[in-house]
Amino acid sequence: MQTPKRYTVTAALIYANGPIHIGHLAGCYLPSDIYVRFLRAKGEDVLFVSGSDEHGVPITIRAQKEGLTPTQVVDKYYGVIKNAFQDFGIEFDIYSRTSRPIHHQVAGDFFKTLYDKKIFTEKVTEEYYDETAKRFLSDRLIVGTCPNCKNENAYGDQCEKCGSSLSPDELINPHSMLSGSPLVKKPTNNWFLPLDKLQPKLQSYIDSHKEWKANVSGQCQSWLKDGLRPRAMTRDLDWGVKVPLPNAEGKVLYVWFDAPIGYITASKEWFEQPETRNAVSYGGKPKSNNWETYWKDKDSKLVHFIGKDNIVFHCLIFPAMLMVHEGFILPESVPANEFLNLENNKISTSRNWAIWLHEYLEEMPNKQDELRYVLTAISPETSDSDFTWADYEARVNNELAAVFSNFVHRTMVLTQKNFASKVPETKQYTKEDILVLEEISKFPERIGNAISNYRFREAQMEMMNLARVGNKYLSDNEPWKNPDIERVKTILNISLQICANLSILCQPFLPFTSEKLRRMLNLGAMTWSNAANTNLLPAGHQLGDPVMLFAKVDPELMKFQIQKLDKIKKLADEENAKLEIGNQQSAIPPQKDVTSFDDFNKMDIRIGTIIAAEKMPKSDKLLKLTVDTGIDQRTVLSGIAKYYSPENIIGQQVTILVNLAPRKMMGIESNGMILMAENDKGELSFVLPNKDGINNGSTVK
Ligand code: B3M
Ligand code: ZN
Repeated sequence: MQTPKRYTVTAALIYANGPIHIGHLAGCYLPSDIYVRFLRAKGEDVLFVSGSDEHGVPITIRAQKEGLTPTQVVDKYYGVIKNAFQDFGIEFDIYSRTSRPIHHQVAGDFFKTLYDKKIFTEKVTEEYYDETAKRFLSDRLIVGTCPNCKNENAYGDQCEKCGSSLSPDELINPHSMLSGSPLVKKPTNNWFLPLDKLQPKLQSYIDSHKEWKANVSGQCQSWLKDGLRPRAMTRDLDWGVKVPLPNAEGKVLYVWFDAPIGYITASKEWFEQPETRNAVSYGGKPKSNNWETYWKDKDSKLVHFIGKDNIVFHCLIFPAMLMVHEGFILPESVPANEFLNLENNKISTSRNWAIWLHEYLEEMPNKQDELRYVLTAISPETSDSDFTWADYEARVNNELAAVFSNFVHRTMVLTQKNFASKVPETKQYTKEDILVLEEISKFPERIGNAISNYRFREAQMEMMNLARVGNKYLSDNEPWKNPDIERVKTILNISLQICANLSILCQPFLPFTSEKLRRMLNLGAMTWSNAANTNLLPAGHQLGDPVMLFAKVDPELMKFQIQKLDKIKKLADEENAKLEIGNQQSAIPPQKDVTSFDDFNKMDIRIGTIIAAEKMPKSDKLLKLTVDTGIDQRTVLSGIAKYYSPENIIGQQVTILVNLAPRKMMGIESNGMILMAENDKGELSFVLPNKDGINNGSTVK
């Protein structure tokens, strides 16, 4: 793309179903904020939108867990999340919500447009239904035992214990999370987006973005290689945006259909409902007159910041929606990050393995920039990365405190002491001075280039390198020892200019520090290009009082944080151990109540042979068997279809209860029951004599 005229920047609409942690910040909110702060500092026209995703199963699950309604859940967490972003200086132009009427309107209209253009195919499929709760169940709302690790709380799409991805059919004893009832399948109609037909267009779209990050392109190409399949854009649920069609009672838009449209809604909202705007502290507001310019003008650059689990939705499905709708620009870049781990373990909300932003702020008040700095330094840009408190401590102490803060503080204190906090004047530069000044002037471009190419780690490192240049210059020149007052003036003047440049260049990364530093330097609002100027502070300019920008981390606080995580780990281990024991115990069912010999004797159990077998139509469990019992040949229905195929069991000896009352299943009468052994995995096996010559009709007692 040619140099864009303006930028439309989005950060993922996070589910409003819980507070946020460092993984979220590192994943997309910090990078997007840095990017936008840089653009605003350059004076670019940019609209930065985000908000909370308030539909989808994650919300209803949370509601179920907390005993609240979905509305209560999203109302509760919208505020918590919005405040956390604000506290950490993430400056969206607007932080919207997908539950707002304007979004229901925009998303509904978008759907209707595609419907009217006959984009969708309407299809009837069999979906899981909970007859007690009287509703269809998404995979997430189905629980059962994981066939791989025996975790009894595996979901229909995934087992969180062993990480395997599952389908509800693979679960042992699948049932509804809502009511505990077993599942039934019911036919239902939904509207599908024909991604298969759009594949060639999507392929050339992805191919035209060779510059995308390898982790992003890689995922897209792999989806394309597998072949895209039509995907339902509607669901049988009551929580979400209602499908705007007359015959769609009880149906809502698929959450991944409505959520990305939320970016469009938020943009529209900023223009049409100004009361929803956020205040932005640094740089300008969007400059264009209407939301359409940001979404429809080909000179607008659309950039989505997301985490890696959202790649397919932003790189293939949303672009597909925009393509078929027509009139919209497509995402120009999707700089998705990989995941951040915590102390070598996956961050997990359910296990409380996380550093929650609101807790961090309570325990370490006013230390937002420390966390921003560390998270950017270890940003999972190309692969997963790991947050540790030891690394946090080292970076704050050795970089922010020992270099950045120390340099600024020494410069300010020396100027205060020697020149009453007035910028001293320079008469003459040495060769070394000139070299340093030349070097300084290169930083804005260097840092800017890295940011423009989404290399935030590198950009921040370059910013810190500028502080290093200053720190070294000051230490090498030792103005505190130098008797030549003219020389001292020059050294401090140059050091102060570096402080001024730093205040501009650190702004995207360390906004709170930048603000403090600008106040200390008594410096007005600056643009990015000002930072190339090495004479921002004229001689005689009055400075403020020195304040310490960063202190070393209190070792007691570090101890506290590490102990806190240790405790969480211990608790989780104990929970796991309990679960293990529970699973083992429940795997072997307890003995049943005592029965009398007479009762037992009532049962007539024989040895027989299967002489014919076929699958029961419309059942994935039952086989229809013909068994020679020695007494007769009879029909028996047996729920063994998962473990035995008909062709393999003809001629198979079996043990059969012959005097069980006849039972009609799916229109066929079953006479007797084949006895099966069942292990703790739910696997079935015939129970057989282990000697030849036990013929059909032999009794079992
Ligand atoms: N709500 C997933 C998440 O919160 C999803 C993102 C939507 S972005 C349009 O991680
Ligand atoms: Zn498992």
